Amino acid sequence: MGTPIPPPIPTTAPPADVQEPQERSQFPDTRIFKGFYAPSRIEADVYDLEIEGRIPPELSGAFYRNSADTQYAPRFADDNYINGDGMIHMVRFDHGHADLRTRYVRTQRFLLERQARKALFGAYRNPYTADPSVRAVDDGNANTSVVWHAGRLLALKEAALPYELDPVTLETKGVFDFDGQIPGRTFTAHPKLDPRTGEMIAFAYNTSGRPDKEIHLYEISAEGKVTRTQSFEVPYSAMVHDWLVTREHFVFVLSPMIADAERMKTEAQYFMWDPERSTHVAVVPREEGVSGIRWFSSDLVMETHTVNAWSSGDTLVADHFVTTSGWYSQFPKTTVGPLREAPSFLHRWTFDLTAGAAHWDDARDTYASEKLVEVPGEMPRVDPRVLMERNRHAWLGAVQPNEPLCEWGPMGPPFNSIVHRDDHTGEQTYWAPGEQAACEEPVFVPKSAEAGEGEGYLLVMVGRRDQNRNDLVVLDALDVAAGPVATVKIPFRLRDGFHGTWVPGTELER
Ligand code: V55
Ligand code: FE
Repeated sequence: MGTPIPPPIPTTAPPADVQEPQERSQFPDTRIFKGFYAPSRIEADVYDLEIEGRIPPELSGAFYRNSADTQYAPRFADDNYINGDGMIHMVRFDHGHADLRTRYVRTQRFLLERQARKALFGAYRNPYTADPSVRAVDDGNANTSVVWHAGRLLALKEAALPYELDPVTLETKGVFDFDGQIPGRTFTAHPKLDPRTGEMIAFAYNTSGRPDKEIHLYEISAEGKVTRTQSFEVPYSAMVHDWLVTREHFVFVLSPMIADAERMKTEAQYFMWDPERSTHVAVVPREEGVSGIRWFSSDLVMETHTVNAWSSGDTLVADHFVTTSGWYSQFPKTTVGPLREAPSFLHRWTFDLTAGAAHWDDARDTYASEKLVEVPGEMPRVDPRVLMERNRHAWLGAVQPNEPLCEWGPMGPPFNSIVHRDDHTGEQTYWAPGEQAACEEPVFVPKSAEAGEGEGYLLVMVGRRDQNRNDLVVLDALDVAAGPVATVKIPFRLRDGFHGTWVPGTELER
C-alpha cells in the first residue's frame, strides 16, 4: 500500500488548457445528449406497471441497475457519457406485480451541483477542469453498477468509493468505505461474489485518487469483514475496468488506456490510448498471493467485459470480450491521432500456467485465443451460482447482421439481440426485440435456489425508440428464442444504463 493519498488540489491550480468551461441551460447538441440518449432526470415511483403476458410467480425480489443520467448541462460540450450522475432504476417484483422506482444517488457531487443549480465538476475524473470551489471534493458519481453484499446495496464507480443505498427507498445513506477497512479512495465497479462462500472479491486502481501504478486486492467475508488486502505494481496507470476470478486465480488484462498525473493538468481527457505500448496479462494465484504473480504477453487488445473464468490444474480458461481498439467513444484523443473504435468479440483465452514470467518485461509466453461468437457483442452474464467455475451457459447483448439496428448510441451500436450460448453444444440462439428497439445487459434470476445452472429468467431492459420509453422483458433463460414470457411496460424513457443485479425478496425482507 505504498502510494500516499495526495493532498487536495489547491483551488489556485491553473485551469486545464481546454475549451473554456461554459454555463449552459441546455444540454449540448451532441449525440449522447440528444433524442433517445438525452438525460431523463426523472425520479419516479410508478406502482403496478402494465404487464403483457404473465410474470412467473416465483419471480419475487428486486431488479436494480445503474445508469449515468447527467443532472446539469456539462461544463464542456464534449463531455462523455460515463461522466453522468448515478441514477438507479429498481423494478420490484411481487406476486406477479411490478413497481418501478428511479432515484439519483445523492453523491457529494450531485448535492453540491443541485445547490448551485449548475454543473461544477468538469471532465471525467479531472479535478483541474472543475470549478475552483469543488476541485478538492471527491467527484464520485456512483453510476456504473449496483451490488448486494453483506446486507448492503452499493452503487459503484471505479473512480471512487461505493455509496450505500437503502434497498427499498433507494435513499442514499452515504459513502461506504467498508468501515475504514480499505485504505484507498477507489473501488472497482466489478467485484466478484463467490457463490460458495458469499465472499466479495474485489480490486481497486488509482486508489490514491490520482493516476498511479498500483492495484489493490481485497477479500471481504460474507459478513463484510475485509480478511485480506494486498497490492502489486503494474507497468502503467491503465483503466482497469473488469477482471477475471477463478477459484484459484485472479486475472488482469492491462491495456494502454493510460492516465498520467502530469498530463491531466493541461489536457482534460483522463485516459489516452497509446498504441505504442503493450497489453500485459497478470495472473495472481489466490492462495500464494501477489508474490506468486505471473505475467503473460498479449497482442495489443483491450478487454471490455468478462464472462467467467476457471482454473484446472495448470490450465486457466478466461472467457471475455476483447477489442483491438481503445475506448474512443468515451476517450477519443489518442497519442497518435484519430483511430477507429473496433467492436468487441467474445474470446476464450487458454493459459498454460507453467509459462509466464515474474516480471512483465520478461513475459514471452502467451495464450491460445479462440473466438466463441462470430457477431459483435458485450455485456455478458452467467448464472451467478457458477461464477469462478466452468459454466455451461452464457448470455450476452449482440449485434446480428440480419436484424434491424437502431441509430448508434453513446457507446457504439446498440444490441439488436440477446444471445444464449451453450458451451456443451456450442449452440447459439437469440431473441431480437425488433424495429426501433435495443437490448441492454441481461440479468439472470434462478427459478429457485435449487434450480440447475441456467434454469431461470433473464431480465432485459429494452429501449423503444419509437415510443420513447422502455420495457423490462422477462425471457426464459434456456429458451430466449421463444420471446418474452412477460413484458413490464415502463411509461417513460430511462437513460441507457450499465450494470444491474437481482436481489431475492427473502433477502430484502431481512
Ligand atoms: C466503464 C464505465 C465507467 C467508467 C469506466 O464500462 C469504465 C466501462 C460507467 O462508468 O467510469
Ligand atoms: Fe462494466
